[in-house]
Amino acid sequence: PLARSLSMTSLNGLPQWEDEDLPVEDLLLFEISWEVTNKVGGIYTVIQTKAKTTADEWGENYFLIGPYFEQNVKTQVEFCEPPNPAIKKAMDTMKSQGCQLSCQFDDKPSIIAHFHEWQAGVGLILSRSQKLPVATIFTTHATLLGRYLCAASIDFYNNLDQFDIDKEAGERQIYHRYCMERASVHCAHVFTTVSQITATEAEHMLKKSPDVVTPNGLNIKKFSAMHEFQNLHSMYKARIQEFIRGHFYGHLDFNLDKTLFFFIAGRYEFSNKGADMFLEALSRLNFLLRVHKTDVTVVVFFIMPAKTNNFNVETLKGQAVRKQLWDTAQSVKEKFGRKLYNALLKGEIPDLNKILDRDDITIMKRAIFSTQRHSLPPVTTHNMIDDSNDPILNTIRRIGLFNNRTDRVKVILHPEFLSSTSPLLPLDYEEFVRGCHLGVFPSYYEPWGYTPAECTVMGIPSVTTNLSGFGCFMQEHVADPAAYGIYIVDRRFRSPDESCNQLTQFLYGFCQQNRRQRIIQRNRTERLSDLLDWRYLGRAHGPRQQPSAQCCNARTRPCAEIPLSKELKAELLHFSVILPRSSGKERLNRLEQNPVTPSSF
Ligand code: G6P
Ligand code: 1S3
Repeated sequence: PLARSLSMTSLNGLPQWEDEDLPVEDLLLFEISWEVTNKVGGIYTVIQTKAKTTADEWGENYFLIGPYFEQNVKTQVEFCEPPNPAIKKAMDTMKSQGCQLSCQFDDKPSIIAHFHEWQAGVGLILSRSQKLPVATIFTTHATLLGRYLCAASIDFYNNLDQFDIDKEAGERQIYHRYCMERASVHCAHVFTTVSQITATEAEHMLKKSPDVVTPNGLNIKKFSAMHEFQNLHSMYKARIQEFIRGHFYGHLDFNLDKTLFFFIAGRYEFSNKGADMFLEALSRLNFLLRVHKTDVTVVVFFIMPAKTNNFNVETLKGQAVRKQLWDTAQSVKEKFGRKLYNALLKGEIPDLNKILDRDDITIMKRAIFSTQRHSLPPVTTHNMIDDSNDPILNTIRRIGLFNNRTDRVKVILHPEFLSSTSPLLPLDYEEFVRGCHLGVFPSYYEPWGYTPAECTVMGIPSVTTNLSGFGCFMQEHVADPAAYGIYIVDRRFRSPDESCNQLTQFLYGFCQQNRRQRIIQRNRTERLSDLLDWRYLGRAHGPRQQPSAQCCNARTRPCAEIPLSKELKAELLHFSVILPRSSGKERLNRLEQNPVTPSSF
């Protein structure tokens, strides 16, 4: 059947079969990445969430190839015999010859191989140099040089067309990797990337304009009941509150019902992911909440993996103390209940002053005594291997956000990905996000940015920037993203200090909302989720296949302005920011609109 067929005409330089329309049934699709079953960053999410949609379409003709890590294989892979005889033969050959493949097909060649990033690109370069009959696709999710230059706090977007890229790669000692990346790009029949901003970056850093921009999607779960995601928020928030009771034992002088949970998560790239700006904004927010005597407390989680020596004692003790208090309360309650029950059986109302005996009082006093602590609640949950050089901890030290009683903003660095089996915070990432109020991702370098997208589909508002692929995508497709709980910090046209103030304004405005406003906002955020579904974005990714802008604009209502009085603006001037870059001004926009002519490798 020819119902679903792919046209190969755009694959320059392929042999004689290039003009044919081949039915999908006769094609094999291989997707190759270092992050197949191996969570390093966002590519893992791309592959994992897209797998179902792709498998639905390609069935047993779809194969993922990734690195073999025992632990990952045990937890994520099911062993089976490949039904396709050619694949079986190839695999047998690989096994017998120590992972060398010789792959032959009797009839016409019909293989598409999709390589992600430079690590996998080696396979692409070899396929082409050995003239294998394979149609190749290369996707970059970031350029090596872009990531390195941005991480070095270089004013990247103002100088995109100015870099001597070979020299930069050499000086950063990534020349070999950069060559593999650039060769993969130029060898591929189709080169793609995940956003327009990265397409522009690729033109300058890799000297080739991507053939297609393929925005990243997600697997959207739809609940039969509309309010189900709100219930989930409540349920998982309660679990986070439980952790907070333990972590802040002895310092629980704030109202948990008026406590908001913010978080940032992702690969630990301090300035690329905007953790620097976030901390600076938190310091300003803390100041504003304190001077205005707000009764709201904000607890901020940093979920960014770093090298650690396991959980620290103080954090584990916090949860042990909480558990002990819970057990004490349960045993006293049990005794109290029994006495009350017996009294009622006798037709008496017990003397409530006597219902607790001295033992009960002693147990409770001991429990209260155990909550005394002489240190502040820790700002990190783990023993950090490089504690004294850790950029988040050093910034916390500099701005003095130490979880003091007077602080309205409390911080917790959790330098490990979350897991439902953790003895500390037993939630997986999705559950954690659902339980929070706001995700904050003020990235400087973010080719796409899954974290705010994940928040959106779970109905959790988030902050992103107009230097992230996701932020630009939302600006393009939704008339007023802020009205839907997508706050976009302007990091293109404003100075870092101005961007930081804008972020502070978003955070402060969010804290001023009441519960009803937050519930309404979550409903609106969740309505954007269709826009990010692989079911739309998975189809060739062309603009025609994406949901139209109107479908969102039609539902857009004007957004309430977040008030920031003159006085507050003046107060914010007390702060100084140590963020070196200047704003992107007009240059990036100009570069995006006037692509350079692609040169050859
Ligand atoms: C959900 C639940 C409500 C709950 C609310 C709390 O909407 O369905 O029952 O009151 O969350 O929202 P908040 O923003 O205060 O965590
Ligand atoms: C990259 O992962 P990262 O967090 O290192 O790829 C992701 C998937 O395309 C993308 O969302 C992210 O912006 C990139 O940075």
